[in-house]
Amino acid sequence: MRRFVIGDIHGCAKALDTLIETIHPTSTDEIVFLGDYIDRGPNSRDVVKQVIELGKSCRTVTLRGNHEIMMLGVALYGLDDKVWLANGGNATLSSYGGKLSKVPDLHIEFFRGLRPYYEIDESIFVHAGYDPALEMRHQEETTLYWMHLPNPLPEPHISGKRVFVGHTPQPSGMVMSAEHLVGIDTYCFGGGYLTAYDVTTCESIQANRHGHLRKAPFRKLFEGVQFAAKTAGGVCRKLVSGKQPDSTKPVTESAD
Ligand SMILES: [Mn+2]
Repeated sequence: MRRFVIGDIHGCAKALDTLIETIHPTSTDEIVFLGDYIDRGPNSRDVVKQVIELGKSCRTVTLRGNHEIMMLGVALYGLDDKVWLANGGNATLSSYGGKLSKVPDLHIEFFRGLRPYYEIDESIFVHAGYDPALEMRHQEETTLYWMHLPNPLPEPHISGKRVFVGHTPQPSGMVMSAEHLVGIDTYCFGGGYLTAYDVTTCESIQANRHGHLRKAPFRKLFEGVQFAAKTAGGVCRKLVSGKQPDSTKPVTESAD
């Protein structure tokens, strides 16, 4: 099986479509989503639809992001919508035809069923952050969903596991990769990329919001991976060869 982790999608449906087509997952593959499916980008509804559909053809693990919390707060608990709308909720609302009442029940159930984190033998996946000293089940919600990565980075988690996070955008569009912590919110809606990161090989596949695979800086990306592999003491079991990902879609760098 392969295990991929995908970062903050924020309504960038074309980017997600390209990544899924490129990965071409089988029923034994697993894709972990770090949350923030919606808001800001152009087609949140289609993103949610794609993620739900994907769950029929491979294993999916869907985590909750702060944007899903804001939306559900308005949709189900009657919270004032100002904060959500000002943080990209207006784009989500448009994608659903302008009214929350038009959000299908299936999508509401999807939002309600999202998980706070996902912990396996060697890795932890969470939307935003972690307190290094606390087991995952004892983390504060503000830490899991809202915390931005501080500088310097948090210490390794008490479990010794490598932690994968989104939420803190990397304006460079590059994966933030350290031995104990990998940040894969590569700022898709803002002109960066959506990243799918292969947890076993440490390879990244990236597509921009227009659905174009990343072309130019791959060599640089691989340098980062090799550095991480060297310092990670065997976290990456297979070093990348430097090949481009296969795709039938045009590989172009778009300036807009
Ligand atoms: Mn977030």
